[in-house]
Amino acid sequence: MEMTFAMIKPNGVKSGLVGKIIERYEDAGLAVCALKMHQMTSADARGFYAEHVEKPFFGELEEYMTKGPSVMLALGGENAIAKVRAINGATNPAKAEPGTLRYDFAPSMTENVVHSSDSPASAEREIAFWFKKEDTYSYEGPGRKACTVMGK
Ligand code: FUP
Repeated sequence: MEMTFAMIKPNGVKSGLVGKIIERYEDAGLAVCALKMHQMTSADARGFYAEHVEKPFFGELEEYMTKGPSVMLALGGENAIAKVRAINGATNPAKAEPGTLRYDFAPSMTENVVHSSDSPASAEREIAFWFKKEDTYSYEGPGRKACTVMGK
């Protein structure tokens, strides 16, 4: 079992896609292990996207990510990292496969609706960035759903 971090970005929230997006993750056999809504500050954006702060697109990314609330999720299950990235689709929606969230809902590379961790190390860092241990839950449901406690 594996944990990953996923985020429904501000345009996903504003477009009323929170339920639809979480449904896709749950329908893939994943469990919601932690969940919160939070509007990023500039400091949050600089910390969470530390690897991108020096990139030319960071200003636009920061503006977008701070202009409305996002939904932060810790998800658990078999191959959670790869499953969520497959459901989300390519970072650039122009390259996303039909049926992925970004193909269906993302208007641009910046406003690409969702985020998820790309490795076990980034999942651990990203879950701990947004959640304390006591805010993540360990449980197992019918089928393959399973969560383990992670967080700061
Ligand atoms: P992802 O792993 O899919 O979240 O993508 P990255 O970590 O590479 O990028 C994070 C965010 O930066 C993307 F969701 C959108 C933005 N970005 C751009 O706007 N332009 C780029 O060239 C790369 C990323």
